[in-house]
Amino acid sequence: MIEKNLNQIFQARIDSEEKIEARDWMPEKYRQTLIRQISQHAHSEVVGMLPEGNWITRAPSLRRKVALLAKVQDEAGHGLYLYSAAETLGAKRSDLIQQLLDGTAKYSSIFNYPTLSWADIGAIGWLVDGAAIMNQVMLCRTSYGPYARAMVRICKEESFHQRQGYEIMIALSKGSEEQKAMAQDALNRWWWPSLMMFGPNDAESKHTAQSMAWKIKRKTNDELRQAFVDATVPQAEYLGLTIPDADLKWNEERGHYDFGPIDWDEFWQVVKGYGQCNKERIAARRKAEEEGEWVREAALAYAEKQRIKKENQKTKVA
Ligand code: BYC
Repeated sequence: MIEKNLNQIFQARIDSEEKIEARDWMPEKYRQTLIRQISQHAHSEVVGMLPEGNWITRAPSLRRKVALLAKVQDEAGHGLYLYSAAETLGAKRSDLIQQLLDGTAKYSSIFNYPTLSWADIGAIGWLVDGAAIMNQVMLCRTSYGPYARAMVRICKEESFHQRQGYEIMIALSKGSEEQKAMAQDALNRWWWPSLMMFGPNDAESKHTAQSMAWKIKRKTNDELRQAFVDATVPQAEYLGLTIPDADLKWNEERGHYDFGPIDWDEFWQVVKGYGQCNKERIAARRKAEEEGEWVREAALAYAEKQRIKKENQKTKVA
């Protein structure tokens, strides 16, 4: 009875657009849904550094290298804000990271594809960050306060990422025939995986209905995917590149682009760990965790030393 009332009060707060804060009562399933989504998002940011990190040493100019370095560092920062937001819900960061390392936590399917050429860095910024922004702008208005506030800053940085990618695509597509071919090849390989980032179709999405009712999500997977296609097609036209979809065409009646079917078998294979780079990505994260162990130990030892020093000073004063 009490639980039922609490649930009703909680839903009324959500319906009147109040933010839920860390110390507020919340249904356990709301808490768990947020921990799942925020931690998957944090893992995606951290694993998302790997495909692009692959090109830092080979960026074609100093300016490109500086921009790419800044972008990859931003992604590390996004991971940290998001792990902190998950911690406000009572999750332990070390547990979440362990789940990533032992392969039980999900992270975005998109980061299991290889970056074969410099044009892939352009395509990732343009398409992957473009898709990420489309999804994440709505998360600035998500019902959980600490997540919403983290997303405001993340979105500002994501829009710089999208621009740096699109600028690379402009340079390549207006360059030599060979450069234009590189840009087209990158678009061909990244287009469909980018559409998959939004998750399964609404009819197959097990979490969407509840997450919309709780205003954790403000738009469904299919609504966001459609908005992304509508925004991106004119950008491809400006570049003079062809989106690899024979069914893509403007639908006057709907006021949207129609697009072809997504290969959901490929999506689920990647999500289940059988994509081209899943093993490599997890191995890289495990190596980073092992190699960073001495840093964590040193930081903890230093913090302990400071704590003892402060305590000794206090006893001297007393
Ligand atoms: N990859 O019921 P659904 C970025 C899972 S951008 C892997 O629709 P939900 C970045 C889903 O987790 C990328 N798994 O779920 C960009 C669920 O499995 P579980 C990260 C996926 O949560 C550039 C199952 O499929 N963005 O970080 O309502 C550079 C059923 O799906 C995927 C975010 O995480 C996928 N693509 O909706 C660097 C944004 N799609 O958990 C970094 C926040 C679905 O039941 N997250 N699944 O085992 C969200 O908005 C939502 O979680 C999603 C999925 C729209 C992704």
